[in-house]
Amino acid sequence: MNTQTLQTLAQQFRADLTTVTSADELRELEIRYLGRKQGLVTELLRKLKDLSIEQRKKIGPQIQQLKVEITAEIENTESQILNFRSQISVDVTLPGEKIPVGHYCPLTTIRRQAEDVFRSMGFMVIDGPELESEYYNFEAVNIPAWHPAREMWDTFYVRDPERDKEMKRQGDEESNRLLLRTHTSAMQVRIMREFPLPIKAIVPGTVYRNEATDARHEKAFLNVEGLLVGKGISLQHLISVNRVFLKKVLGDDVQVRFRPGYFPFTEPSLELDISCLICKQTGCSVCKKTGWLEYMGAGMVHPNVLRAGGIDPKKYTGFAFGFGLDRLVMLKYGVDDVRLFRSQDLRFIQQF
Ligand code: FA5
Repeated sequence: MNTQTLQTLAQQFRADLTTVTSADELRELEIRYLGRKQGLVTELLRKLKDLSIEQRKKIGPQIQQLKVEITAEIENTESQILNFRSQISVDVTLPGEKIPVGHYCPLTTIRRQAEDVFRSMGFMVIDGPELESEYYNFEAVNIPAWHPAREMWDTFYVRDPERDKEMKRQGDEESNRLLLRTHTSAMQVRIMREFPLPIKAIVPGTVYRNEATDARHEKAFLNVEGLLVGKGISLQHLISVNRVFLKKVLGDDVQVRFRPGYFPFTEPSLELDISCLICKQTGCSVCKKTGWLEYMGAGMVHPNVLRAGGIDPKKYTGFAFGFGLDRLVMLKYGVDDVRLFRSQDLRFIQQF
């Protein structure tokens, strides 16, 4: 032990002191240097007895001096900390800072509500690909390449050169082209092939149409497909399920009407209209002044579709329906233009 040892210890203390950020850390530092049992300065004082008298006389006062300095610096830092604390007193009763949070788009809110209502009636909720093959979107649901209905459901085709080459090699150039699905009916045959009977499923998801837009028509919108296949299923089941659903979502005031329709994948087919809740049936641009809004296509699953799904149409029957979720949300909230939903306009979305 010599003067150099003391200088090194003093330097080390000052370096340690600069890292102190709280009263607790300062207390730890004090114990490390001045603690009665193992403090670094205390140790030096304890070792004095092993030195000769001359050395003791020389180094003893230096250690005492170091102890005084360290004590003073610790006290000084402590008062600085206390002073700082008194300056930054916090009023915990003040209201917190408001952090803006987002919320669901009404399409998502009602889609989830629709899923819950159908789940409560025993339907499973299934997802499907938006990029679909021509086969599942059209052929599997009884719309072969020559069928005029293809024009009604025109969409956007996707070119994939590698896939096209492979199809050409297999002599299949048409039926497996990729497209953006025009309806969630594209999932009907996939579901029939995958799940055992009886089948009770809904498929919510985005569909695409290559058509002009207006207050009721968008290029992309949400469709909800419903499919129930089993023994003895009739149109009566289709009507009851949808009445229950619409009352739950739109309330008791809603009026519905069924009228005959045509879809290649159902026979017989019908369409369901809802009374226009936007103008209360007095006539507006959404209902084209008719008081009714076309909301859903439906019918009994065509035997050809059941066969494509591997189901014997002599033993089983089923109903299917597909409704536009955007139209449902329009009616629920009185939105008078379907294009607003995907307009990215915050002034619109913040109203919900
Ligand atoms: C179909 O898409 C059939 N797949 C429905 C179906 C399923 C019939 C199962 C029979 C059995 P449609 O093209 O009519 O049908 O569309 C269904 C619903 O989607 C319409 O009733 C309407 O509510 C909504 N819809 C149709 N086109 C648009 C569009 N461009 N923009 C917004 N909603 C639309």
